[in-house]
Amino acid sequence: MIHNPKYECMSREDMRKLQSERLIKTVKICYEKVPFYQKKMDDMGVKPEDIKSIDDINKLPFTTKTDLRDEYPFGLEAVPHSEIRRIHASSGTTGKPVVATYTENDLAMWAEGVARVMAVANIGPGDTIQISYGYGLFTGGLGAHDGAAVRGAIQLPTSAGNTEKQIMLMQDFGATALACTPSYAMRLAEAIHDSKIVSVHQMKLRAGFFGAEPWTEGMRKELERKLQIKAYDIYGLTEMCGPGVGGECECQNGTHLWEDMFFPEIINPDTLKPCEPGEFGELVFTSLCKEAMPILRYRTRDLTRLRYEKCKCGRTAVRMDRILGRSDDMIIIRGVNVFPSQIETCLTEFPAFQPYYFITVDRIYNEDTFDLDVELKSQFFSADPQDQMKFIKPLYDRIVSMVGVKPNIHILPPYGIERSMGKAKHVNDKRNFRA
Ligand code: DLL
Repeated sequence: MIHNPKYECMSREDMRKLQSERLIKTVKICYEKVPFYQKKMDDMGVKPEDIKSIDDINKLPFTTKTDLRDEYPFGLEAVPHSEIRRIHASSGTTGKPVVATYTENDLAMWAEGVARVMAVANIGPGDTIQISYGYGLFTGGLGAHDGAAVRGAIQLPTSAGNTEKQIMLMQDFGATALACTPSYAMRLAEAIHDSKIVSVHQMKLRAGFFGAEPWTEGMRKELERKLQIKAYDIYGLTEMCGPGVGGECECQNGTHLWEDMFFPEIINPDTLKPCEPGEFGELVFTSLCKEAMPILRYRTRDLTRLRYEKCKCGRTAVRMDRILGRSDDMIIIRGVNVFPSQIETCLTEFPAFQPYYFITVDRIYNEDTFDLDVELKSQFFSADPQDQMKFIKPLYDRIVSMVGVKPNIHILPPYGIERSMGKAKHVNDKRNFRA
């Protein structure tokens, strides 16, 4: 079902009108209340009066993660601190985290975004949503929690980890939906299949809301088969609110973005100019109704493309293709751009392989090395290199044809690759430490 048809199915013309009104208001607030934006706009010679409609968006400055770090912790706040009701932060790998603050209205808007995603699976009273995203500063746990509350569903806040207990509760409490990262969903699916106590056939699970990291169509099929559910993508980022910037509908043909709240653009990351409709590039968001921390043209680094045709589900909200990866996740091996998600795509094409992998890149004698650890499903595993070759060869050929670089493939024994409870880490680029 559609949670909020007024906004999810608005005509393009009305949406542009609404976006224009909201942008004009947002820009005025940014200029008047946030010295950071006033300076950026002054430096570019732009005044709030120059923004007359959404078509003027490219007159505005970009905001980057570095800007957010420089303004740590509350430099971008546009309301008195007494109006803040919650603080979240995304764990940066280095330095200070990126902080997000929320007013009462911001929390309500965020919960609505998540509720719209959960509504696609008719989640409502009587449904139990097991929330296995981490609770805490990470937005996944509490974001999914508040969205489930708006839908009137029962929130089961298990957080991430303690896998055996999670699957016991999933069965005993009759969870009907699961919200976690796709890699943790895979870990849970694996634990259910290995378990002698619980069985997927005794469970009531029917839907999964998976996001916070890139995942592939192959992974979706695997999760749907193993967990006997329909698996939906949920997208978001701390800088906009957290999960619920958009989500997939029942057609599973692109992730709808809630354009009444977040205005999306696709730009060429090198020229910073807008891409043609349908062209791949970097996703940029401007918040249209955030109060505590409005953000202009935030460069997400996520690479994707947008499609504006109306969806069969009736929603008009723009659809985004699966995120190929973040531009900062891309590794350049022997001069070729490689996205870890491409390896997942290749692996999931072979039924004998698990969708787990780990890439190690190094530079030895001035040449890049590309090592790929993979796992076979236990029924296919053999320690004999001769037996392994019959699995390695087709995978090797597929990776060379898709990615264009020759990997050194190593088959590890079952569970040889570390399982993740949150966002999985897939790469160790040792060249970074050799510079
Ligand atoms: O990951 C918010 C979230 C929580 C989204 C739970 C969905 C579910 P951050 O930690 O700030 O916030 O990371 C945001 O994660 O820019 C993408 O690179 C990636 N990401 C999030 N959702 C998806 C998705 C949360 N569905 C960053 N597909 C984003 C691919 C995703 N990548």
